[in-house]
Amino acid sequence: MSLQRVTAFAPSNIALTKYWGKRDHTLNLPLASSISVTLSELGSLTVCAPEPGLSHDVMAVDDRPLDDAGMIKVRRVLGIIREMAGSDVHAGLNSINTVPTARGLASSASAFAALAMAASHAYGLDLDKATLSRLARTGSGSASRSIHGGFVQWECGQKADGSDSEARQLFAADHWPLTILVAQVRDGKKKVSSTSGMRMAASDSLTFRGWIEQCEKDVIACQAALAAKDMERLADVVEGNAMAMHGTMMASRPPLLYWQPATVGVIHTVRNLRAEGTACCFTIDAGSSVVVLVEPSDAGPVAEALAAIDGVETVLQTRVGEGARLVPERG
Ligand code: 2P0
Repeated sequence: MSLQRVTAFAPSNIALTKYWGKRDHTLNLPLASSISVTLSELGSLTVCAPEPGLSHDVMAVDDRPLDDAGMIKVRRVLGIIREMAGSDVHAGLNSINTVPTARGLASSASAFAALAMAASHAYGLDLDKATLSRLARTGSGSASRSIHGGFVQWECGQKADGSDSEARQLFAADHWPLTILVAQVRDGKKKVSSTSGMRMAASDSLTFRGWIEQCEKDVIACQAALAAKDMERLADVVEGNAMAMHGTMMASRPPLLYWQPATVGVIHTVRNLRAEGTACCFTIDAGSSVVVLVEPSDAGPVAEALAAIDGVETVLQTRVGEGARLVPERG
């Protein structure tokens, strides 16, 4: 077994049909399949260095020690890797996010996809993408999708051990080279994590059962809209799915409301632009920021319209990107 220092980059992803509800909270097994688009340069750069002298795993994220809840997830992923590699050596890890943490953008998705890729190679494993996707999923559900580039589907699977719950690529990044705008809405760090929000929705939301049934229909409709590169149809399913997810959040007890006034401002702006003929649509994750998909030729005016909304702090611009990959070590 060869141990070596390895660096990997994994991109963030934005769900077009959402993962919101688990059938297993330890293995991160979802109740419904979901579809995402992989972002280009927003993500996590992670170094993993197994060190025989270490008594336990240590990890820093953005130059700060990772908190206990995060370390439990990291050790879960590393534990699986060590078992596969037949090693009992601990590791030092360092991760830098190029995506703002805990602002409604999925930093945990890129973080655990980068961790799975860097650590598996650091322990001498060369895993296929399906296995990497399942491994990343055990850290954070949405990380299963960041292994792949382009447009990606995470199959919920049926098995109790999660061996059939993994992501696969539907279409490569160049199938539909959309521009992706992230309208960041001012509200500081979000207060309820996705992990605990999902628990609340499943146990206490009045609309949860209908939501899960709708997700399976939306996955099929989303596949068709992507295949046809049809923005009107994509808007129907993507906006409908995001609104329905936030509906289950709002119908949780206690109610969960991630939106700020500017969130609603962006929703209306995107709908008005589309009514006037601009091909674009929005989605919202577990936060107040809004992601807008738009044809590149219209991206400039749409970004300007979003930036003009009171309460929108910045508008990031990116595009559909490739999946997780190794980064050559310098020197
Ligand atoms: C998604 N989200 O599909 C949905 C939409 C948030 C809203 O996946 O508990 O951080 O680590 O499996 O992956 C965020 O949830 O949750 C998420 P865990 P995760 O992108």
